[in-house]
Amino acid sequence: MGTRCPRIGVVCYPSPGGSGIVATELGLAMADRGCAVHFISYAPPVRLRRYAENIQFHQVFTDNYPVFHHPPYTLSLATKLVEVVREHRLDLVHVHYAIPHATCAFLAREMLGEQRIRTVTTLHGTDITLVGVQPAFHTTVRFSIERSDGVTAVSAWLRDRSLEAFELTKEIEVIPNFVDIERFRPDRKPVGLASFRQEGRLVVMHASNFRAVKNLPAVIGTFARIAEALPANLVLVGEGPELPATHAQVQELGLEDRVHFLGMQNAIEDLLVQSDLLLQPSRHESFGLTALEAMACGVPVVTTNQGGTAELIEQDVSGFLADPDDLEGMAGWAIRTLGDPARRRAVAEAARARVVERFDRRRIVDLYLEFYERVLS
Ligand code: GMT
Repeated sequence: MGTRCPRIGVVCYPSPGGSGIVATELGLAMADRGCAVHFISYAPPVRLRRYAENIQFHQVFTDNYPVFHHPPYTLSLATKLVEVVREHRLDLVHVHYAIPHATCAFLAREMLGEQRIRTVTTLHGTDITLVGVQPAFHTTVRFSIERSDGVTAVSAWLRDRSLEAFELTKEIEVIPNFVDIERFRPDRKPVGLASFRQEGRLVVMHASNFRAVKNLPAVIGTFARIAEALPANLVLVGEGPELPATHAQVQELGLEDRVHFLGMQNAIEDLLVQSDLLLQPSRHESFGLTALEAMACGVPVVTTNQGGTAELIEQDVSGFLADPDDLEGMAGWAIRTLGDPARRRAVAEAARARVVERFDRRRIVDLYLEFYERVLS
């Protein structure tokens, strides 16, 4: 197989976070183009929902021993990478999320010696902004990024933050996230959620991993303001450390009959398409994949103005960007948009058009293939 379609190892987190989703969707798209794709992680990625002959999954097992405080996953992953590269003669290993994956790829490439593979690291966000910059990781993360054969970032904002935070000399290519516009589409048939629409109620949605960066207090606080003005339910998708505090806030505000917790859900496209508004007031987002998926479904999005979201949404045209503490501003925009069908339609159409024009999977997969080609040549 020529460089147009290399044999690729994809390393990612299997959990429902954005980096694992992008890695999986990209791997699946590469497989559709005829590339042999080998996913390598500690569990099958959540979005790996279909079988194809040229896709394989290799599980990393980590042995523990009483002297270890934590199982040494980094070493087990590097070892697995060497095995898979040797057995399947991979050309390239693409790791998503720098920690510890970029370091594992570096180790594997060193161990493989003569059988030279190329490594690509995609920076997703918190691997730089929240975790990578911590003193306990900074030096190793910097080294591992510098030693990758190719580095990409999901937004220009993240590229700039990474160059600055790590004083990198490495060039970073910006390749934005993408969505399958056939699967995430406004006319997708609705399934479930009908009960939340009873008595003409609107459905406001939030979907995340319920970490502090997702700013759950602002989700509930903004929804409370919306619910004072309009009949609406809030549907919360996902789970994470902030879940108990979110339950407590909902109770304190007496919103139990308006707020519905769905837990982790895989078929996010079925849920997003049935919502009237997505609320993602994160402290920052390097990109905002859920916002992109909602926009593809023609759902108006209210999200943070901190990070790379302005590369996705044109203010007040295809969505709304706000300071994450500006609950009044977010609620005001949501009420104006939800309360005016013509305005809501205009935002929905602008959002869908923006995604089709810039973030269509086919276009972005081409960019990755061209990037692989450059790295391999
Ligand atoms: O947002 C998270 O906590 C998950 C995290 C991840 O790595 O899974 O998401 C990051 O990567 C996504 C995919 O590229 C981006 O869309 C998210 O904006 C980014 N999260 C943050 O920057 C907080």
